[in-house]
Amino acid sequence: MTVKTQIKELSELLEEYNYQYYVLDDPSVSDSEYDHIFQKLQKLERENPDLISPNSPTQKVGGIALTKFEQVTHRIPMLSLDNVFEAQALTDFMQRAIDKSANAETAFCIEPKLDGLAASIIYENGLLVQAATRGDGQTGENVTENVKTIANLPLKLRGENIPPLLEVRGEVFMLKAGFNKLNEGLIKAGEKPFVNPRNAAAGSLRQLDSKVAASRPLAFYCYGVGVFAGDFPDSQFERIQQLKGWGLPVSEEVKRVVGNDNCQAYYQAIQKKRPNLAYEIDGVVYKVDNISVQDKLGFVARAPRWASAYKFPAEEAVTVVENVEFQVGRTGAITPVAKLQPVFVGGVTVSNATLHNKDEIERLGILIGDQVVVRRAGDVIPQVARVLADKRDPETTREIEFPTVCPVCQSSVERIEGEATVRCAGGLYCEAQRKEAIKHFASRKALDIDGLGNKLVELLVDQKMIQDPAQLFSLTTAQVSSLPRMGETSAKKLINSLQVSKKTTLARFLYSLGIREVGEATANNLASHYKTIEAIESAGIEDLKSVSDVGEIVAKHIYYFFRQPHNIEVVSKLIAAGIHWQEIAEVKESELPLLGQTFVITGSFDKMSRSDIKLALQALGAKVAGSVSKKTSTVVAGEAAGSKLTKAQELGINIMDEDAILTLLNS
Ligand code: I6G
Repeated sequence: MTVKTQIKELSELLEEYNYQYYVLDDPSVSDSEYDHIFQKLQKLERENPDLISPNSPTQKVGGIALTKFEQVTHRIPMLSLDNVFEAQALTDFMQRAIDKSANAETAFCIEPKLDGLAASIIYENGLLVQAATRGDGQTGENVTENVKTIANLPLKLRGENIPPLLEVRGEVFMLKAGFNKLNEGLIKAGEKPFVNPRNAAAGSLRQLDSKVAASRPLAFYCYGVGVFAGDFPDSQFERIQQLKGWGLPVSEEVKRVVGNDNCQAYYQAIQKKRPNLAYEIDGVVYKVDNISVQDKLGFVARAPRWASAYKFPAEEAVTVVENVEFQVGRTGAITPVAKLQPVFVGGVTVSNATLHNKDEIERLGILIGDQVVVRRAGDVIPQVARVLADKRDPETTREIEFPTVCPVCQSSVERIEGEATVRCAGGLYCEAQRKEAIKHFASRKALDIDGLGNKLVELLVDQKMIQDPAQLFSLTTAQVSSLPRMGETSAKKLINSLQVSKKTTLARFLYSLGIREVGEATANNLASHYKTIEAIESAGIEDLKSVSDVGEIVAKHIYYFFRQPHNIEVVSKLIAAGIHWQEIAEVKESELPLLGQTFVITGSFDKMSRSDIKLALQALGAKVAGSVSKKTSTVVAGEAAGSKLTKAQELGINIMDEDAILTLLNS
C-alpha cells in the first residue's frame, strides 16, 4: 500500500470514529485506540509533509496565528430571533403561524436555545472552507482557523449527495465541564477566570492564535442552513436530520411537535432538564417546520416571523446587600444570609441569598452595601455570584462582622480548625437546635424512648410543653393525651416508656447528649475510660485525646460542649429527673473475659437490641467487627441472618444464636 493510500485510510478511519463519538454519541473504539491511530497518521504526515491535507483529522490542533480577523459578508444575512417570555406569547406566535398556513395541525421544529454565539460555516464539495461569526448580521469575522479546531465539527462531510455548496448555521458553545476545567486551569495559572461558558466560548473563538483556540473545549451544534446548492427537504426538522446524516453535530433534543400543549410541555420538560444538560441553555426555539410556510410568513425587521425564542427567566440580576443576618441551623451551623434589595431573578422575587460561611464571604470579598450579582438557577437557592467591587462606595459600605455568640441562645460559638462552618455550642439548649437534639436524645441508640417519634417531639416543642430533653420527664399523662391524635392509652404508654428509659448506661447517656462527632463507639470509649460523667465533664482537651479514637477535633467538641453552662444545666436536670446507670466497676484489662476476641453481629434480635449486644460485648473486652473474616472468633446470628452467617459457616467459625449470647453475657 502506498503512503498516500495509508494516509487516506487512516484519515477516513479517524473521521468515522469522530462521527461515531461526536454525532452519534456511540463510539466503537476506546480513547487509547483512537490516540494510537491518530499518532500513526501524525507520524506518516510528519515524514511526508507534502501529503498533508488541510482537512486531515490531525489539522484540528491549530497553528496559524493572525494579526487580525478579516471581515466576511454573509451571503444571506444572519438574523436574530424574536423573544417571548410568557406561555401566552408563545401561544400567540403559534396561532399567527397556524392562521397564515390555514392549518391547525401546523408542525413546529423545536430545540433548546444554546447559550453560546452564532456562527456560519461553509462547506464546498464537502470540505470546510470558511467560518464566520454573526457580527452585526451582515458582516462577521473570519474565524475559520479557530472553528476548524472545534473537536465535534467535521472538516469534511460524509455520506451521500454532498452538495457542492452548503452553509450551516449554528451555535459555538462550551460544555459546562470543559468550562469548569478551563477556569480551574486559569485560576491555577494566576489568570482571570471567565464569568460563564458563553463568555469563555466567545473569548476562545476570538483568539488570534488558533493553537489557543484549539486548547479550549469548544463545541458546535447546527440549527439551520444558509446558502446551499442542491436539493434539500422542505422541512426544518428533516433538514436538521440531513445535516446529521452528513456528519454534522446537532442537538439530541431537536423534536417536531404539533399543538400548543405539546409545545408548552416541551418548554417545561427542558426547563426541568436544564441543570442536568451538559451545556448552558437560555430558552427554547420554536420554528414553523414547513419551509414553504416559513417563506410565506417572511420577516419583520431583522427577525423571521416563523421562529420565536421562548426564553427562560434571567438567572442573574444585580441588586444591593442591605444587611447580613445569621441563621442557626438544626445542627447548630451558623450561616450568614445576605438580605437583599428585592430583585426578580430566575422567575421569582429574591430578597435573601445564602453566603454559606466565613470562607465564602472572604472569597467573594463582599461588604454590606455592595452591589452584587445574584444568581438563581432552577430551584437552586439564590447565591451571590460575584461582587461589583468597582461600583463600591466606601461611604455606604461596611465589613460583615461574624457573631461571637449564638444569635439565638447566646451560647459561645466554635470554629474547629479546618472546618468552614462556625457553630453554636449550646446543643441541648439552643432553640434552633432543640427539636433535633430531643429527637436524637429519644432515638433508639440513645435513650430509646419507645413511642416518642419525631412527629411527637415536634408537636411537644411546638406546643411549648418541652424545651429541653430533661422536661420530657416532667410530662404528665393528661398533658400528652391533650395532644391531637394522642389517646389516653398512647399517652400512658409514653409516660411508662419515659420511666423505663431512665435506667440506661453511661455510654448511651453520653451518646444521647448529641455532642458533635460523638457516635456510639466514641461514647462507649469515653464511658469505659472515664467511668463517671463528672470525670468527662472536667476532662481537658489533651486528656480527652488520650481516649481511643478521640482526636483533636472530637476532643474539642466534647470540651466545648461541657463548657456551656446551659449544657451542664441540662445534664444536671436529667440526672435530677432520675436518669441513672450502673457505675462501671473498676476492672483491670487482664480481667476482661472476652479480651482478644472478635465478634460479628448479624440479623435481628427479640430480647436485646443489636447495639446493646455490641455494647455489652465491648464492655467485656471484645472487639465487634462489621464483616466476617478468618480472624472472627464468633458470629452472633439473629433472625434472618444472611451472607455473614453463610460465610461464617463456610469458614467454620463459632456461631451463637440469641439465647446463647444472652447466656454468655449473663454469665
Ligand atoms: O440565535 C439562534 C439560536 C438558535 C437562531 C436560531 C436558533 O435555532 C435553534 N435560529 C434562527 C433562525 C436564528 N437564530 C436567526
